[in-house]
Amino acid sequence: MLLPPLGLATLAAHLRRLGVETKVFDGTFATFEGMRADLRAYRPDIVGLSTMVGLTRNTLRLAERVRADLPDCLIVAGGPLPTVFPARYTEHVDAVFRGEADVSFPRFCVDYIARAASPADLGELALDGYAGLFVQADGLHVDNPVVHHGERELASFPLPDRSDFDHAAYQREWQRASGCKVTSLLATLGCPHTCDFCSRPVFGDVVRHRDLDTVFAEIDQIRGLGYDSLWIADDTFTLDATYLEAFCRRIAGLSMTWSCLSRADGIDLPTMRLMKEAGCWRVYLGLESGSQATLDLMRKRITVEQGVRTTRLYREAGIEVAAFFIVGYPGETVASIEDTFRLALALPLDEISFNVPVPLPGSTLFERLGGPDEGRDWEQENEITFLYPSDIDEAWLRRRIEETMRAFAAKR
Ligand code: B12
Repeated sequence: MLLPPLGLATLAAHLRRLGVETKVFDGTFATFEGMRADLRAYRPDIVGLSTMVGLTRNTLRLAERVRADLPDCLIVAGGPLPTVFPARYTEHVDAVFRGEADVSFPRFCVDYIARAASPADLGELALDGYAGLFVQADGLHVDNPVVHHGERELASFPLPDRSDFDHAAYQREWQRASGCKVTSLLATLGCPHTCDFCSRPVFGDVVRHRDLDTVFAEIDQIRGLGYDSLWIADDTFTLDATYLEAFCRRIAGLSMTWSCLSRADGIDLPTMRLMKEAGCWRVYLGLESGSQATLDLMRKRITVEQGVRTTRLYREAGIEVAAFFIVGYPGETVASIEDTFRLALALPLDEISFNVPVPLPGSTLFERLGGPDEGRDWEQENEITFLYPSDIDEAWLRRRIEETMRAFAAKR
């Protein structure tokens, strides 16, 4: 899924609103050396690196190059992984912003630039005034609490500024892969569920709805950039039926298709029909397992039957269903994994995917199992490789996944 990084677009909008000259360097289509040359030419006072699981190695490599090329530049990291492991980054960068940095990071930049400071002067700023700031340097130890911005505050925020992205390149890729031009949008923040494997580092469990006027102003902006389809990136977009229905009524008639994540509970057929009429063509359901015992281990708080029923209802409403499954959960058996393969083949699904559990920093699974070793560092994206000792034979699991995927393809 190629999507312009929304976190950077969000911060760019806030920075520009405060008058800070800002440029977003999107790594999606860049080469390492190209990015390095661009940064050298631009000569920024502050470089902010946005990073998450899977990007650590590249982030640290880039930080190292920036340090070498621009020794007076302050290097800051933020995003999901630095939020959970700030100290890992402060070995390589000057400061980390944890959590929602919309207000605190831009204010920090204004103050830093106003003092014409250099990284060595960091201690001269009133560092305890910036939410989520984490600094660990000679004599400096700052670890400020994170914030979750309230709904009224969110409504006053500028729209993400997508002007620095290469939209033609994104749209070309999407057009080729799916026939439409898709980009992401975030309408609600946070998730109230407590699934064992999930990490909600930035938005946490405080659910907030963005004001729909703002969301639709953003949709206008997105349409103006030539996109015709949205991937709604919310953790639980279908959680609140009233908000969802209001969204559907407003997007209907805009000739915009969309897809989103949903859950196996809390949604009924009339709402699904409304979603369909409003352009929703596909939902992604974390069905996770065909075994109730495994769902309980995952603290998923759904039943297998709810998953079956919701899949059927979405299909009845004319919406495609893609399902995610996790196989080889700590504590599960070969028999329960087979239940999952059986369920995936029995349901009227349009797409399936199987993953082994990855102990994501910030999840209770991670706390229980401990982190994968540093050398591997979650680089095994989308591979069937256990990052911790498991009784399940990887070669067997890989074979069974391949067989199930083949059987699924043959059935369609
Ligand atoms: C969209 C998305 C993707 C897109 C990313 C596209 C892109 N270019 O952005 C795609 C589909 C590619 C993707 C892939 C993956 N993702 Co993802 N993704 C998301 C999702 C749904 C939304 C992200 C988003 O747009 N947020 C909106 C913006 C506004 O928020 P933000 O980026 O966090 O930015 C804010 C702060 O973090 C901070 N900030 C961010 N950057 C910076 C930089 C600086 C300098 C500062 C100061 C602050 C700062 O300020 C911003 C404003 O408040 C999140 C879930 C979520 N709710 O966040 C998961 C999430 C980030 N992904 C996650 C994971 C695990 C993955 C994968 C590993 C999944 C997989 N197995 O394949 C891969 C990894 C890909 C890779 N890194 O190579 C996890 C990360 C967990 C963690 N602890 O890091 C999350 C939290 C979902 C989850 N619970 O599992 N993902």
